[in-house]
Amino acid sequence: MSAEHETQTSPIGLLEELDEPGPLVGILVGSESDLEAMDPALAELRERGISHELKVLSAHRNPRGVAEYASTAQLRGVRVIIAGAGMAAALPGVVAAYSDLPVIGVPLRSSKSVGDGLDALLAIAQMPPGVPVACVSVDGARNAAILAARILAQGGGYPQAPSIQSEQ
Ligand code: RP5
Repeated sequence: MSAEHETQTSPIGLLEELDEPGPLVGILVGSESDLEAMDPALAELRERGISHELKVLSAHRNPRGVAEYASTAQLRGVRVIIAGAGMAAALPGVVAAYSDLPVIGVPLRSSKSVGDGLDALLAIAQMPPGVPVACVSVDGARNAAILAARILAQGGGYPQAPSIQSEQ
C-alpha cells in the first residue's frame, strides 16, 4: 500500500471533530464507484428524518482513515454504521473491528464482481466469531437503512450486560 492513499488527521483536528455532535447513522462506502448503489439508503434515512453522514473510506486504500472513523464515531454520537463495499469487501468487518457500534454491511455488485456480488456477500457475511456484522442482500442498501432505523428505535441498554470480550 502506498503512502499517498493514507489520510492524516492531526490530533487537534480530531479533537475539534469530537466537539461536534455527529449524526445518528454513519454511511461508509469503499469507493466513489459505490455511491450510486447506496442512494436508496440515503433516501430512506432522509424520508424518516434520521440524521446521517456519508463518507468514502476504503479499508484497503485508506485503512488508517477507516480505523480513525470507526474508533471515534460512537464518541461523536453515531449509533449505527452502514458500510457498503464491493469485491473483497473488507470495509464493514474492519469497521466492526474498531467499533462496538452495530455495523450493517451492504455487499455491492460492481463491474469487476465475481458472481454478481457473491464475492462481497461472502466477504461481509463470513465474519469470525466475536466481530459481528449484520449483512443485507447484494445491493440491499434500502434494507440496511430500514434495519438501522429499527435499531435506533429500540431503547438503550440491557440488564447485566455480558463482557464485551468475545469467546474465541
Ligand atoms: C471495493 O472495490 C469498493 O468498495 C468497490 O466496490 C470496488 C472497486 O473499487 P474501485 O476500483 O471502483 O475504486 O473496495
